Amino acid sequence: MKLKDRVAIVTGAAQGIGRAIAEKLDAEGAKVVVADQNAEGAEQAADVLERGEAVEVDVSSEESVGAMADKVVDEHGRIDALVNNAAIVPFIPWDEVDLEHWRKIIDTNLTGVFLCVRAVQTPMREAGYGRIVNIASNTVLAGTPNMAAYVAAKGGVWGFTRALATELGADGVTVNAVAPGLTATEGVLDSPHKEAFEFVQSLQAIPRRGESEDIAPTVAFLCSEEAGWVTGQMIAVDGGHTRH
Ligand code: NAD
Ligand code: 4PL
Repeated sequence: MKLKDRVAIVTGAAQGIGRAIAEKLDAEGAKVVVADQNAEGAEQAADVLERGEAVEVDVSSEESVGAMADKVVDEHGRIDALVNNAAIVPFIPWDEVDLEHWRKIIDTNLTGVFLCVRAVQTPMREAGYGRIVNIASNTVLAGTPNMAAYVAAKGGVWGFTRALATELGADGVTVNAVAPGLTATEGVLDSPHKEAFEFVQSLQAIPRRGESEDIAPTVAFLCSEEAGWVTGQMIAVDGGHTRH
């Protein structure tokens, strides 16, 4: 068990990749905070875990994120790992993106990461230990169409990951990104992205559909103590679709 007695927050964990990450961290022994704006979904996801608890949060709200971090520190005394997974996954041609859409995507997918890291950094630095894993996307490598604001936000997450790694390394906090490829989640299967599986599989080294369970083990490794010499990296977990 890689994460025995560790306290981990996974945002956007009510479904999809976040839920699979929460299940994997739980299986590795962590106490997992299933944090999502979908309170009911978070409760359901936390209920099936050995040591799960649900927290309702909107990662784009400073107040909401602050309350989440305070609650976890009050209850457990520390935060060992943060997985920034919550995001909106849109499908919209770039020239149909209006300013409102652009801001909503940046607020959730990029500013949300900033707010969550800022809320957990004090307990992590005081403990001299922390693991931050940001879920990016291989779209920043592939330049995938119909998600321009999303790709811009995820590119920001990639850059933020490297800069943060530099500033937090001396305090024992590692910061890495995991970049999944197209993955069969509730969000994707309920959107036009689902039409892309056949094409994307033809680009992968491993020609099958990516599942949430394919992403979680790499995240668990980066959340573990033994990954302490890995920081500032982005690992594409995409069946070999992109090879950077
Ligand atoms: P999903 O839409 O199935 O689930 C996203 C979850 O995030 C939902 O439970 C939703 O309620 C929550 N969420 C959204 N906005 C939130 C907010 N403001 N505050 C709190 N929670 C919020 O998504 P998914 O496909 O599982 O994607 C998970 C992560 O993986 C995202 O970061 C996404 O960008 C990334 N990703 C997904 C794919 C893919 O093909 N599915 C590929 C690459 C990267
Ligand atoms: C290759 O992050 O990485 C579609 C939807 N296709 O969200 C993604 C690819 C999508 C992706 C993604």
